[in-house]
Amino acid sequence: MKFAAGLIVLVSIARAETGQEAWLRYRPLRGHFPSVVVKLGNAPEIDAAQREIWRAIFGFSGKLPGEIDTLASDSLVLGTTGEVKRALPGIVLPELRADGFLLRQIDREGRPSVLITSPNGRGVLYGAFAWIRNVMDGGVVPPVEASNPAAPIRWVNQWDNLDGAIERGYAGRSIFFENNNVVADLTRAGEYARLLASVGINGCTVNNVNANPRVLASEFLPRVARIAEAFRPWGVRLSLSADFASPKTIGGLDTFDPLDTRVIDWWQAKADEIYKLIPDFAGFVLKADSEGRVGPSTYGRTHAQAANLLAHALKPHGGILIYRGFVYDHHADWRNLKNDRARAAYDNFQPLDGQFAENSAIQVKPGPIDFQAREPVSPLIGALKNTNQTLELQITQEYTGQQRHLCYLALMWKQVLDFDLRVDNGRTPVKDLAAGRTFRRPLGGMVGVANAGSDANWLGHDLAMANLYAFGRLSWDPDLSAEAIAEEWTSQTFGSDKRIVSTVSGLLMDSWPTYEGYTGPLGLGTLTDILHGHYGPGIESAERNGWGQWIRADHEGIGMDRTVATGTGYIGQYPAEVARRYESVKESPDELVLFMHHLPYTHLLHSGKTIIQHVYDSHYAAAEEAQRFPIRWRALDGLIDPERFAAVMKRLEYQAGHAIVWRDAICSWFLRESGIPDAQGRAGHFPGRTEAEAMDLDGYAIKDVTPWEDASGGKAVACERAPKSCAASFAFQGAAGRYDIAVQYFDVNAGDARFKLSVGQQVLQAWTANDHLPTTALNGDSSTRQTVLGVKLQPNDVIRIEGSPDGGDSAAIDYVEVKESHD
Ligand code: GCV
Repeated sequence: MKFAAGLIVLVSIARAETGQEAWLRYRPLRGHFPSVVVKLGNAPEIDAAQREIWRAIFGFSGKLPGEIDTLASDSLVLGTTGEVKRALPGIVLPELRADGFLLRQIDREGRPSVLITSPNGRGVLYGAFAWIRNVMDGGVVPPVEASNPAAPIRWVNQWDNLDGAIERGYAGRSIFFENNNVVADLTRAGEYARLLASVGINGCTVNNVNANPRVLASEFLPRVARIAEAFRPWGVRLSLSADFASPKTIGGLDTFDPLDTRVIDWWQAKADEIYKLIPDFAGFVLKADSEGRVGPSTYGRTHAQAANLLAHALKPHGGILIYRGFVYDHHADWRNLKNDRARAAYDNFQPLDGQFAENSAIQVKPGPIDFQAREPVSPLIGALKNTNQTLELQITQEYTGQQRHLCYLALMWKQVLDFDLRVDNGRTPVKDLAAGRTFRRPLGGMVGVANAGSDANWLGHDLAMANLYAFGRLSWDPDLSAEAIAEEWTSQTFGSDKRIVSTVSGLLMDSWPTYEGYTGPLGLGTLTDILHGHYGPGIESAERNGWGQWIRADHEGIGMDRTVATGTGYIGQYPAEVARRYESVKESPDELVLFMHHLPYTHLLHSGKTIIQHVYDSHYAAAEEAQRFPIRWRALDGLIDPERFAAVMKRLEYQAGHAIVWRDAICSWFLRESGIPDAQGRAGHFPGRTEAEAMDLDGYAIKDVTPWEDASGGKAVACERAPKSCAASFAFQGAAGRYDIAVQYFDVNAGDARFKLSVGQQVLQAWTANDHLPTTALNGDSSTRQTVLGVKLQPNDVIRIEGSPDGGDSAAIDYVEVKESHD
């Protein structure tokens, strides 16, 4: 019997709690674990499965199981169904699809053993991870479980550029590329593939859909092949985003017309070349005729002709082509009330249904606009009856807080997956349509834009990893509930103590409604600044430009009229039953009513509130809820490791402050636009707040902030006399008592300004504004809050902030708020 040498080192290195282990955190558990691992056969994924089981059992028990290749008692048996049938003649196994697996308890010499089998090596690996998951969830002896994936395509896309930056990545640099090359050390790429495999993901597109053509150059492909090698043991197939003009840009042709035989030959030769280097290459992803990318329209050809060009080249090798359905005109005329970006995906692709090759699929975003905090389901999903599709979900939180805000997206995804589009008046939930089940398509599935990066914990926020995990689990089984996933993720990531599970999963479950609550209401989209960082509030950035995210607001009302009767006709793209519901204001659900209709601020919602009062109430309630997130997290002090406790606490405290920025921006803007006051008197009134521009200023100059709603009173003060510091001060006018003092300042990404808050001669807090928020301007992206709790104040105490500018950071201040302390 051999032993799994080397694992002790491996496991002990992994002990530092950086979040790197994610949910594969194998810590001591009570119970009996198999004493040997029996490996039947030699597929690389089965080898990986065996190593994983060793690693897990060593972590759980401190003991290394032995390794043998014949069946024995008290063992864990890994092998394909073919090998298992040879070793156990007469055994009856259920029908399993590719990648599906069976976990079964078998009796060997009177002692139970565990059998993990699948038709293919990758499925055995998935079975091994499922067994580990079962163990970590409590039961050492697995219940009999046969599990098949919902669909064959379960991929992630990474939007990594060859220079190492990641488009819409919020967790450091690329783990694949740097300096226009593939990184020398691909250990982390392998670790990423392991994480992906553990939740059933079988493909990864490693470069940005806004593709650099160089990725397909002959000199570059051998480098990319190294990434495929790192992925291979984990059954993750590499795919590449292609640039449609490649035959011209890197191929030396004078055309990229999809019908030109030289172009056809070029793609065929390119595919052949790739498969020589990467025999298990998964295929291409293509973004064409979208957001400035070239496409078939250059030659008057269709999307189907473009897709089929690449699909045919891949076909002899078993590869697939995924064509992005995210095609729209970003120079649309906003003056034309009939124009509507939401119509674009359907208008572009529905007429081509049936013309796409069988080894291709259209990758459709869940909503018709672009990953907003809430959108209706894209009508294109119900319109592809003779074309394969995959549902594109965004794990990276581009419009949902960029991993600085906690926003567990599984809840939103579940609403999409379970939504019944009523195609042909029958039950047709999105999960069945996307998987290809409804119309018996050969391909289908889900693709998640993950954008994991070089940050130790992969996504920047330890809790954001619940989204990556949930994506994988849902792509395997879309019937799982968001809550069950949150609980299993928590118990694996932080521990199965009931207090931990209920606190963390409770926070996760409350986070998306809270985020939506303080950002864009009633289906208006996130209302973030769409022209810049897609992060903080920027309401009117959506209006009067070609991007088409219009909300059509004026003093009377707000919302896009998308009805067939009087609007853009978008609603007519839905199957009849759904269209009927959305066409009627009365039947439209509150949460989407302003996506479908233009309505006065005084319109009464189903909730019984007017639109305007709903906006005020939901924003105050959600910002209040966000204040409670760090307090709820505090319950885990001492129950989880101090490193992740502190890292998450920091993000939740930041989020609590930024939720107030959002609340105030949205409420102030709606108040000004509608002229209708908040029935509860909150909007526009800020008790305890002193505007910086109203303080005694020493060196600070008053500045207008753009957009105005991103700063209290529309103004801030900035210190522009570096290297000298500036100061802003005021005399406290309240009664003696204990107060919390919040300083709202701007942390721009252009230097590390320093601040000092004092009362009289006493310095309460000093801090450096050194976060990396996505702007160099004073606005809602950079507005940040620093709070000091429980400060004793007397009437006329002087509260003073000293700001020391640095580089382009002018130590700008918005206001100070003093509130009675409940700490
Ligand atoms: C990769 C949005 C994002 C872009 C992204 C695009 C897409 O517009 O802001 O960064 O480009 O979607 O999905 O292609």
